[in-house]
Amino acid sequence: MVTERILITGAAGIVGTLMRSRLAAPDRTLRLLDIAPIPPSDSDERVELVTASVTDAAAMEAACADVDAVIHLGGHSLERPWAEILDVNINGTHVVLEAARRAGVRRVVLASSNHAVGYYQRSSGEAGDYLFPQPDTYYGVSKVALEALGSLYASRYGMDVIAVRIGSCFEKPRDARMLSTWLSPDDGARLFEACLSAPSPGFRVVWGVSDNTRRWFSLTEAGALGYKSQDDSEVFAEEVLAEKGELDPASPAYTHLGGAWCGPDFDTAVKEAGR
Ligand code: 15L
Repeated sequence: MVTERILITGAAGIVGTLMRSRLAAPDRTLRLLDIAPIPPSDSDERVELVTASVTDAAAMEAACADVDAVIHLGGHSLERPWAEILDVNINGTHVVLEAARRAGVRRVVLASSNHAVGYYQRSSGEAGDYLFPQPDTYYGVSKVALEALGSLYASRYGMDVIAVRIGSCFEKPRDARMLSTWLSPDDGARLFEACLSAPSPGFRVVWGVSDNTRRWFSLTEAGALGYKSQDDSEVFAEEVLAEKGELDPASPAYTHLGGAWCGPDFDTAVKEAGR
């Protein structure tokens, strides 16, 4: 049995925390990295904890030593001022990919987002396999940059790089929109496993969603890697709709893939400039 070591950045974040137990395996060590405190391991959990920023090149190169694959979840997970997005999400992703290259890591899975294509109208039905970028925020722009950097490292250095355009990965869907965009934590782990094990994928961009009854996104690309969703948000529909209500058909939350992120609350330029 070959022991593999997987580096997970952003391990203390929402998705990282949900993946920690789900990606554990007897023949695998998870190297968990975050700038925020990571809960210590209990019992015989096979983890290594690293406190570092994804923008620290030396620390990232050290963290990539003896690693078989990187799952890069680190960075801001919400909209932020441009300078912070540029530093942590865009520069940080470059630092991670470059550290992986220097350390000889052959495979990197990148957390992209539906917000890379958030400005698409969703009236045309299911979003197909690949949508050209149409980001809804600076955060969305950073995910487009992440995909571009992944493509560069795959083309130039022959690395396998898979960017997962994650819908909404939470324990349960939190509102009516997430009944469409939900990626269940168990399906998230299934998808990451497929990304880690698919033979020679090269560069891919796939949707990260569960097989929700109200799904907006195609599962074809992720399916080609071996992903098979087993979950459907519909089991939460009654409870979610009773608590949060249906989406207003006139609001961006309903009309666009990125939901409310396409609306005025996420206009960071105007917020930063005050006009
Ligand atoms: C994302 O990319 C965010 O990181 C997450 O916080 C959710 O808001 C998600 O998208 C979503 O669209 O629901």
